Amino acid sequence: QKDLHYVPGHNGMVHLFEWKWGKIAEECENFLGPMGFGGVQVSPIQENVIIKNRPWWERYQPISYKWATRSGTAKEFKDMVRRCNNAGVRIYVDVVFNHMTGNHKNAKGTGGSTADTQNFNYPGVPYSGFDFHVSCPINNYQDAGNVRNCELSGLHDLDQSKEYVREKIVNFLNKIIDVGVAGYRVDAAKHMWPEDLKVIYSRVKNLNPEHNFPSGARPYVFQEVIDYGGEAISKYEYNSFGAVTEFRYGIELSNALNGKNQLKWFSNWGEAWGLLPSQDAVVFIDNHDTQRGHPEILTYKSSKKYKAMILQMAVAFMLAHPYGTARIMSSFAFDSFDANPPQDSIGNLISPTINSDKTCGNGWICEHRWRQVYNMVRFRIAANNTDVNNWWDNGQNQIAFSRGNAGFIAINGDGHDFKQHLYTSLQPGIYCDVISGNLENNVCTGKTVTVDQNGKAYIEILANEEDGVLAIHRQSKL
Ligand code: LAG
Ligand code: CA
Repeated sequence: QKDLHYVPGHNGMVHLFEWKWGKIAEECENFLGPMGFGGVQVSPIQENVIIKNRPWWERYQPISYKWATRSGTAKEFKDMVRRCNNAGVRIYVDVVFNHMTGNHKNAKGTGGSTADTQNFNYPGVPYSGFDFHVSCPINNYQDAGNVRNCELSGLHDLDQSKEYVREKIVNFLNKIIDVGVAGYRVDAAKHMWPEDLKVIYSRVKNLNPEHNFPSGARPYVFQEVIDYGGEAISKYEYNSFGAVTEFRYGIELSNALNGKNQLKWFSNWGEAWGLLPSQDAVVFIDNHDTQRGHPEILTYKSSKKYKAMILQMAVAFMLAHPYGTARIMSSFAFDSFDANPPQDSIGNLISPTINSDKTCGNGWICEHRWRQVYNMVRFRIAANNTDVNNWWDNGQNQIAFSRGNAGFIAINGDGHDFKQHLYTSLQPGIYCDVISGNLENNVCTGKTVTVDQNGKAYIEILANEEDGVLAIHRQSKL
């Protein structure tokens, strides 16, 4: 269950946080497919409780497994999956089955379901008190039983060891597989027992061959397990039967680009750093949680901090490096933790508009539409199945490496100019740097790099340039 089933020639997953199904379908056809993105992580599809002012986090409080949310209806979801698959882009659903809602008076759902939450009654599923763990708060991360059998922030905790609960979850997962999704993100996996999860995943159907999956293909499963070390529960309890979110990845890179470590140390980046085996790891710089509660993590807000956009540098490194399954966070702008996504006066989501330079409007950040990001997705595709070669560094924060003879990247994390003659391993010729510009109709709108007969080139990234990265690859040759 660790194969993403990306369509050949595609790579990179983008989390289109809080996007509507119809808009994701358009994005697959107009942008993600043509740019070669591999897949989309979509927001939860199951019905959630409606919370005053509509914070984004209401979607992590399920009230039934009906497909009815602010992102759209079942029909719209189904149509989106079909259209994205046709565009060569896979869909991965964020599934929430550790818990249902917290306590709410007169709980009402986005699909019309009601619940008596105080009495653990969810007629929309239906679940009753019998299906939940006895209520207790999670307050001791040194105790695996407390973390897995008690309530995460007061959210009523389902008992996945019960046959009836397993059956409801498996039915829900099977229905999303039927319509053609390629896999799912398991929310709060750390708060469930690995042996229960293993049983649940094993009962889920093979992928639907009508959507161009090979027969017998298993869904891609990636599990949300936050493990920074020092707790009772470890990521290694989960990676034998599915992939796992590797939270240390973003912290380490953020620290380095925030000046708390040096980039030269990343020459052996990967398992040697205590990260999961590459094929087991979903990697990302920020996600929808860390961009809200972790000031040390780079987010879109960090881009204004320095002249060089440091989030973009971290994402460029991630996409240039072969380690892990790369996921890009695509955000809406927010000022506070609870802030709702762009919405109208009656709570309907407002979708992004698309500007002529490909960026988004209406309060959406759309990091995946930044030139430095989508061009590095293309770099990752061009460099597929190659290793890191010819590592170079200046002993501090200027680094460079190539990927086989398919790509070459240089990063200037120091406050002074990067000026070096380096071996690129690319074929001789003139290349367009895809960070400072685009290659359009054989014209480069950014810097060019000349690779000589020996594969060497003069690489320059001045300290006062907007971008601290230079990247060229076999598809950016003039
Ligand atoms: C996750 N991964 O394991 C999600 O990535 C994360 O966004 C979810 O929390 C969490 N697990 C549970 O699915 C989010 C917010 C929480 C929010 C929760 C439920 O980060 O803050 O809790 O969704 O909506 C909220 C309030 C709490 C309150 C709770 C129950 O913030 O103060 O206790 O609801 O009413
Ligand atoms: Ca639990």
